[in-house]
Amino acid sequence: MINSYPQALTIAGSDSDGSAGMQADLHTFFARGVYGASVMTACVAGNSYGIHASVPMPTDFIDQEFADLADDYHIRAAKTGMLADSELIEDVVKNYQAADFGPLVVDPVIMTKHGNQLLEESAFNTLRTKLIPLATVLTPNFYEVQKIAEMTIHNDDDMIMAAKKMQAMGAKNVVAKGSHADNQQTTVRDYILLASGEGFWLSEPYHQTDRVNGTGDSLSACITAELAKGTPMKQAIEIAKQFVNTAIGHPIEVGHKFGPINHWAAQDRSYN
Ligand code: PXL
Repeated sequence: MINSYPQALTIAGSDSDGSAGMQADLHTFFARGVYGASVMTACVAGNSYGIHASVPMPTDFIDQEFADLADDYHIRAAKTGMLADSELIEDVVKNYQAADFGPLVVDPVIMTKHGNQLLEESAFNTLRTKLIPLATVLTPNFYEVQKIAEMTIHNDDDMIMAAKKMQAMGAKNVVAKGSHADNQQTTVRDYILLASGEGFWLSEPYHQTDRVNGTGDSLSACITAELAKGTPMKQAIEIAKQFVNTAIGHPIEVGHKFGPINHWAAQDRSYN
């Protein structure tokens, strides 16, 4: 039957080394058995040492990408990644609202693991007021939580307060990722706030490795893939946490520095 196979969409930047951005999302969709389509918002040149050039796509090109997918495919869940500036955020919001692409996972990509800024500071407010209200799930990392909620996180109570603040901005569910700042830590703890108001912590083993590029992209992509298949929200988040943790825990040797995670770890560990 036409379009019966689950299809997910990433609205993101292309990362030339394949470790993050759209490529990490598509790897994840594939690994989770979901067909992956993409709307490219920007094109990034980089490798495991860092990002060296970046070009935003013209908005009329992005409009055409959305229109072509809406005309033909049945996208059941979508996610956003790098959106670069206010103009791109507003264009993506306009297109997503006109389309019928299912739940939206917003990964508010601000900064890379190398410390390159991927969203202009002047766009933070557009993110808060235009995109976050559309988010079925918002997946900020520790740095992004503090930028979006405009507060410094010192303890668990701060994290819970920040998650509530982001839900008040319109995000239905929030996955607020914990700090990785301490090399001695044995676990990573994320705070999850569901649309029902239920809040809980999810803990995973901490792996000391440089093979961590694209972890946030892959987490949000895995949630998207699960939502496209109809997995309930809490389970989708738990599956995604475990998927990324397994991928970090079984590194592949690609690149010299901050290399990619192993999206295939859960299926086939023969390369480890
Ligand atoms: O992982 C964040 C990210 C998102 N999108 C693009 C990237 C990166 C990090 O390198 O290049 C396009």
